[in-house]
Amino acid sequence: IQDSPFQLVDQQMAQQLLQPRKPFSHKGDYGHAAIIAGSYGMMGAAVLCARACLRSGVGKLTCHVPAVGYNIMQTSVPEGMCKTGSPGENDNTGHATQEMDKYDTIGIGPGLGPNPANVSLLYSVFEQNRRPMVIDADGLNAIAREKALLNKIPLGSILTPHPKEFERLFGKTANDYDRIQLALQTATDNNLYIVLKGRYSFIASPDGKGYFNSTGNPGMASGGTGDVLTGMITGLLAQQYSPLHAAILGVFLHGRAGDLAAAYASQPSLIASDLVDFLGQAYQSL
Ligand code: NPW
Ligand code: AMP
Ligand code: MG
Repeated sequence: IQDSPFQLVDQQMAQQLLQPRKPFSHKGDYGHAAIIAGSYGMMGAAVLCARACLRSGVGKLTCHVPAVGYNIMQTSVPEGMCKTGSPGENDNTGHATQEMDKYDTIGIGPGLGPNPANVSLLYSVFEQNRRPMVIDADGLNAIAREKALLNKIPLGSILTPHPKEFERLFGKTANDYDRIQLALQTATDNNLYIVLKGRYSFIASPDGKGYFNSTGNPGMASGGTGDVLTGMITGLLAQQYSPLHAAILGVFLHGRAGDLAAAYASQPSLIASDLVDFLGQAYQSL
């Protein structure tokens, strides 16, 4: 077992990764993150992602959403700043892409929708900001549509596909074992981290090592829980956790928040917002 390339992410590992807040620190010490998310009918994904990012401990957050989501974000996420695309025909889907380089990290994808313009949005973001970022949901689907984007992703970035998103990106696999092997190979070839989401989420690292998460429950199989994970990992990256540590601590705390929420109420009643609400207790449990 000692020579195995796989490790279990447990309480002890998560505890060791957690960085305490410094007494004389200020918001500038905890990073400025951007969340690029949302479209008409999917502003909930942007709200969940942004709220999770804030609860993870980020110093500052700017939400890039379409004009249609401006009032929604400013009302639902008062702690976050908000930027929109210029008013016009893209009000439902257009995102501001100026000054992307000023952010310590970016989380992109939740709720963008199946808009073909997501491809040029990703090209623009990858060109302007070369720091490791988190790519999820329709951000991943845009890369699946335009495979040339794969080589443009900033090195060390974290991809968080569910099984269908993984299949769209890298093709069908015969079973879970093959999918894990393909994730490891892809992580190594492209210098990326891949979080294969599921019952025991698996983190593939570019050095060929893999990590199985131990927390979480089937109450989390409901809409929006993945959007919460994206916000959490983005927030941890902004706080200068390494990509590997941000991915590991993110999936562990996300699952722990789900376990605490299910214990407080029940698995069937669990909704994605509960994960945000229980994130404080998840941190406390470490
Ligand atoms: P089936 O048919 O259900 O069995 P999509 P999405 C399959 C946003 N959201 N294992 C699934 O299979 C997201 O952020 C917004 C195996 C189906 O075929 C995205 O931007 C919300 N298969 C966008 O919606 C809340 C699995 O994949 C397909 C699987 C689309 O994201 C909801 C569905 O995947 C949502 O988060 C698994 N574990 N999981 C909001 N409130 O604004 C999924 N599949 O087509 O990528 O759709 O994941 O809902
Ligand atoms: P998404 O499909 O993008 O909304 O992501 C779903 C999230 O919920 C991922 O973080 C999964 O790991 C988690 N999740 C879904 N189903 C389960 C399950 N049965 N057990 C544990 N975690 C789950
Ligand atoms: Mg998702």
